[in-house]
Amino acid sequence: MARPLLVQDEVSDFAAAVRAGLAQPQKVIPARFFYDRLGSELFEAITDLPEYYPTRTEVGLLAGHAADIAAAVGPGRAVIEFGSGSSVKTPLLLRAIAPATYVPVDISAEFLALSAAALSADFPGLPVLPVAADFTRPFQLPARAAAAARLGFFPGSTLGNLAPGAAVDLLRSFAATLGSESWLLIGLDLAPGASKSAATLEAAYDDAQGVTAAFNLNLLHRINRELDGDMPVDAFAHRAVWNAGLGRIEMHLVATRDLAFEAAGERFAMTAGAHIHTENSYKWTADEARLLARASGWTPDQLWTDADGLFSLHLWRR
Ligand code: AVJ
Repeated sequence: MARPLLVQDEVSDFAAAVRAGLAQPQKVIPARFFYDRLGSELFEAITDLPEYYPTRTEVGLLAGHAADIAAAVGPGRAVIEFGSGSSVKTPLLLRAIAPATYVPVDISAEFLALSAAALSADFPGLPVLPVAADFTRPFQLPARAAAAARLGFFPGSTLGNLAPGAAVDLLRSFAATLGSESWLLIGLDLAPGASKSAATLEAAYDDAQGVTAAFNLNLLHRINRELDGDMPVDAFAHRAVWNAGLGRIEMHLVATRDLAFEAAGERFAMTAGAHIHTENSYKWTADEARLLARASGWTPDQLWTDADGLFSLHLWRR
């Protein structure tokens, strides 16, 4: 059950965000609203697509460098995972480093309880100490975790939804939560480079089976279901483009004809070709990522990438 979002607000502000976002000249709906039940399932399906290389590449890096990670950070760590945990990546890391405790952190107590229970079943001797918190702000670790040396874990290129300034704020917040003498293991999708083309990147966000299109369009279905909308979903097309100047993949929903609709109690109109901006997924070169680290109080320690230069796994310390 992946739920890779950075939740700042609960679903109750969906209506407010939709009203405000659709009223702007460039319409926008924040990416965190993708993840209702169906959206979470569609994201899960995306991670298995042939075009969506990030998940399998990161899993390969974690598996292939488990011994290196273990050697670098040493045994007996408290592992603090920002997000409720992935059923594949988290066990890989925990098996590799033999931690003293595992602390999954998520704003949703429900997701947390589910994933903590599943993990405890697989690691009978490991104390699991879930914390329901908004990890975009510093929070207090359980005493038992604070007593051990800490390793933060933030896989999946989840940081990618944040613009550089907000990414630095989040990484600083992780630093404050984890304290001094801690580590951060973070997975970041790489910008196009010598061996990775923009086409590879765009295909990952516009797959042949149309799963990513369905994921994007589900936002409109969600507005219709939850906010009394009558958006003509069939009149919107999915679009994913690499914005080289801003270093990000953008997802849009493009109106294929002039249209009007109601959503969250208000009326809106769009002309053919106008679009709603639904996601930014920032990509960083290895050097840019190291600069992000230093700008937020971390010291780059190690970097692992795959042979095709698709994805990066960084180990930072402070
Ligand atoms: C969960 C933000 C890492 O940007 O690759 C996947 C979300 N959007 N396909 C990403 C996503 C479309 C994903 N993150």
